[in-house]
Amino acid sequence: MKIERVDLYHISQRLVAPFVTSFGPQQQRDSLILTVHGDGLSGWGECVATNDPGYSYETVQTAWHILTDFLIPAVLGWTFEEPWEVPEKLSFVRGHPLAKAAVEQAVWDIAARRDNLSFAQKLAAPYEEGPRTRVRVGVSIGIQPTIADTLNVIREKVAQGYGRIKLKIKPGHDVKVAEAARTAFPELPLMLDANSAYTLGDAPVLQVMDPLNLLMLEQPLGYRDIYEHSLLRPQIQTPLCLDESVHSVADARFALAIGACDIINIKPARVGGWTEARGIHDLCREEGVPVWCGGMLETGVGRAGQLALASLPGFTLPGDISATDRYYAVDITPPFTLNAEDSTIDVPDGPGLGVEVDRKQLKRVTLRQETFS
Ligand code: OSB
Ligand code: MG
Repeated sequence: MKIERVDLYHISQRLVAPFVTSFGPQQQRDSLILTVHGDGLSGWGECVATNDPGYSYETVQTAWHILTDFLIPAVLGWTFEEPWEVPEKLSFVRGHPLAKAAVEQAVWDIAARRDNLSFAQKLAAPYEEGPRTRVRVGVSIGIQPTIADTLNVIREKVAQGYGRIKLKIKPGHDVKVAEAARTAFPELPLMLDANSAYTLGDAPVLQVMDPLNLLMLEQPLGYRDIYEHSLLRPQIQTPLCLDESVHSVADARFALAIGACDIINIKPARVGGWTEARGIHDLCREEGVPVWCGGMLETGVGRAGQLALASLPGFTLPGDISATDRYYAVDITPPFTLNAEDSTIDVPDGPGLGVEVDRKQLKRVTLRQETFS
């Protein structure tokens, strides 16, 4: 297939509630949406970079720059057979995985549509077992003003049917919140995400949470501290999960080789796309390490891509793939809804991403748009 045209949209949507992590609050969610066109078909991708370089060094502005000045010109007029050719095609740009993943997602979508396969079917082609038709999900709860507020939000999410709760923590907002949640919900599958807010010296604080029977503690230490995670791991009983530190199959291999984690959160954007994400999944599966699909407050476009990834056989833990209404009152795609009876979301089974973008709504939330042909 040949990529004949690319459209890029900078959109801005208001979250139904502010999302607060250890690196700060977020209420207005800007993202980039990208469409590739060729052979009479279109494919959609989402760039999940945010306005601030808190989670990643990339922002909406750096992604716009890297996409419009380098990545889009590189794929315009390009003829490819399969989406797994994208990483090599874009390898002349160092880093910037969130920008690259948007291109790769759109190419997976258009190629799956060409093959009359769902994204999940195309991704799952190498495995004996087909893709799951529904995936288990949980919900990630940002830092709330008080412990009482946290318990109220948990109560609300549990009532909606979420079977796994993740709480964001930061120094000074950790042990008491986790203990209160565990006391109020003794059986609840509960986990914590620190987004790199601690250092190895904080191990005593993290040890206090050993008896809380937590599913896992996600990324307590620095973005670049895989080695230090390997030093922390034997000091705590809570299973350790890496998010921010793993950017590639090579990082994952290193982390597993030195015993830095028990679990990996795979976000396709963080690792530059679905090909690399699938590679990490394959490695972890060989090593018997469970993985789950993380989230970045995606629109329905990104959400469809997460569901496809999480349908692969090694994704044995619930992902951060919540129902649309938890983020946006009105989204740019029809809503994804939670199956409350088993805390799952259905994997789209139509061709490609299996969701249609509502162009009127897309237009309403677009701040700027550019077309490349
Ligand atoms: O660390 O997983 C994270 C959101 C933005 C940036 C980083 C993270 C998150 C989440 C939200 O935890 C997950 C979601 O619901 O999309
Ligand atoms: Mg995380």
